This record gives sequence, C-alpha cells and structure tokens, in this order.
Amino acid sequence: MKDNVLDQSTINKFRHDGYVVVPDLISLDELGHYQVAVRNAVSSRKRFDSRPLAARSRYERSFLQCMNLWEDFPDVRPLTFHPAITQAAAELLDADAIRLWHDQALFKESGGRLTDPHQDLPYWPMTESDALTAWIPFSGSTLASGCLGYIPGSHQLGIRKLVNIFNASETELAEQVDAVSVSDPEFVEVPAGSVAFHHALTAHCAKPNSTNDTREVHTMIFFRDGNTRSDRGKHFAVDRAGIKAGAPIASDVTPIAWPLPAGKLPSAPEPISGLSEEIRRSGAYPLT
Ligand SMILES: O=C(O)CCC(=O)C(=O)O
Repeated sequence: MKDNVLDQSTINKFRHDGYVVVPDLISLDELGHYQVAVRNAVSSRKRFDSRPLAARSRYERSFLQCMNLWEDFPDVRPLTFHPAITQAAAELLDADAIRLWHDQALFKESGGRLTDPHQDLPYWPMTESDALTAWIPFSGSTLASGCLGYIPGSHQLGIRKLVNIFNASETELAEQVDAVSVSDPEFVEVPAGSVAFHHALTAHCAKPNSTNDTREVHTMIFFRDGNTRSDRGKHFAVDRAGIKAGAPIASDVTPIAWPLPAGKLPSAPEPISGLSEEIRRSGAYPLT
C-alpha cells in the first residue's frame, strides 16, 4: 500500500464542503510541459472551428471544450493519469480503485462568459454519486480569469437536478439555476501547481474571464470502480462500450486510473465511430 498523498484535514474538508484545493500536487515543471501539450491538443482539435467568440452559442461562450484528449494525444495521457492526482482522487472518494469517466480541456478565452451554476452528476447516466472532478488551471485561476465558485455542502443536500447549460432558454436556465443555488458560491482562486477537486453533486460555477489571456484548464472526472449505469440518459462514456443499465461501468473507454502499475498508462480504446460531420468538426471528441 502506498503512503497517502492527502492528510485527513484535506479529506474532511472535501467531505464537508464538497470541494477542496490541494496545494503542490504537480510540479511547476510538469505543469509547464503539460500546458504546452494540452494547448497543442486543443489547437489541433479546434482546427476546423474559426468562429469568433461572438458567433458561438451561449454555452460555447463559457469555454472551449475538448474531451478525451488522453485518447488521441499521447502527450496529454500522463497528465490525465497523473499518479499523485489520481491517488488523491481515490483518497477523497475513499475508493480502492477509481476509473476515468473522461478528461477534458476547458479553455475560457478572454471575454468568455461565466460558467452557469450546475451539478455534474445529472449529466451522466451513473447511479452512484461517488465521483469527482480534478480541475487543473495551468497558470492558476483568479477572480478575474474565471476561477470556480462552489456552493459549500450542496453535495449533501439530496439535490440532483439537471441544469441545461447547453441550450435551455434564458427563462428555463434561470429557473434551473435557482434550483441548485441554495446559497452564494464561494469563489476560490487556485495557484499554479494546486489541483481543485469537486464532488459530482457539488453545485458550482465560474466567473467570466475579464483578463487578456485564456484561462487554460485541464480536468479529469474519476469515479469509484464498481459504480453502475443508471437507466436514463445517453453518454459516450458508457454507450461506446455498450454498458447496459444496472451494469458496472467498466471498459477500456473508462479505464482504471488508480492504482496503475508504476509507469504504465491505459491504452486508447477504439476511436468513436459514427459522429456527425458537425460534431467531428467541433473538436469536442477524438477524431479518427
Ligand atoms: O471550468 C469551468 O469554467 C467549469 C468547470 C466545470 O463545470 C467542471 O469541471 O465541472
């Protein structure tokens, strides 16, 4: 058994508040290296999309989103399965093993709008709630650049409500946001080298980016090995592997992230097939 990476007070804070920032989980040298890798990956994925911010949908004006970069960008893979970050995630979930749901770059460009308050779990067909996101801002995050804000303790209130941040009308969105905004968010600046973790049921949002630079973030979503598919909703993380409702979510699309044998990383699954040309060109998913 490896030594723990987290102390008990960090774990207690996560369980109580539904989020925690862990300092110095990744060295600045590593961070700089992976910042370039993720930036190049996002540029490559987004190469067919030249729309300016103003021409994009409301959702797309919150951030550029590129998922499953670990599959088609081998330089990003060691970050997604970073041993200290994955072990910290397992300790927060008190899990003997965790799997990756998916990774994603979330780049909030200069002038990018806020990220609307939401919980993550309602977007995923997963029955159990033992899941979290590791959020890694390459240059840190500030109130000005679009740091996250969390509604403390919201993961424990029995709220599991979908906020359609993608394409609800403004009125519907406001109603849905109200349903999860049980108190004011605590906005938390994250220094470079720290990793912020939030529980899958913690309501959270992000400030707009009023700086001249893009807020470059890479995230990984991990869940307890053994979590099962629920009977509603579609998601490529389970549909690609044909996971049925009630079955454990276990396939090479959502590989074990921790523990892994030292120096060994999962292999990429078969690329997604059957994507529409529009989705392919969006860069959201791995291209074949
Ligand atoms: O980075 C952002 O602005 C939003 C992040 C988020 O909602 C998440 O990682 O669940």
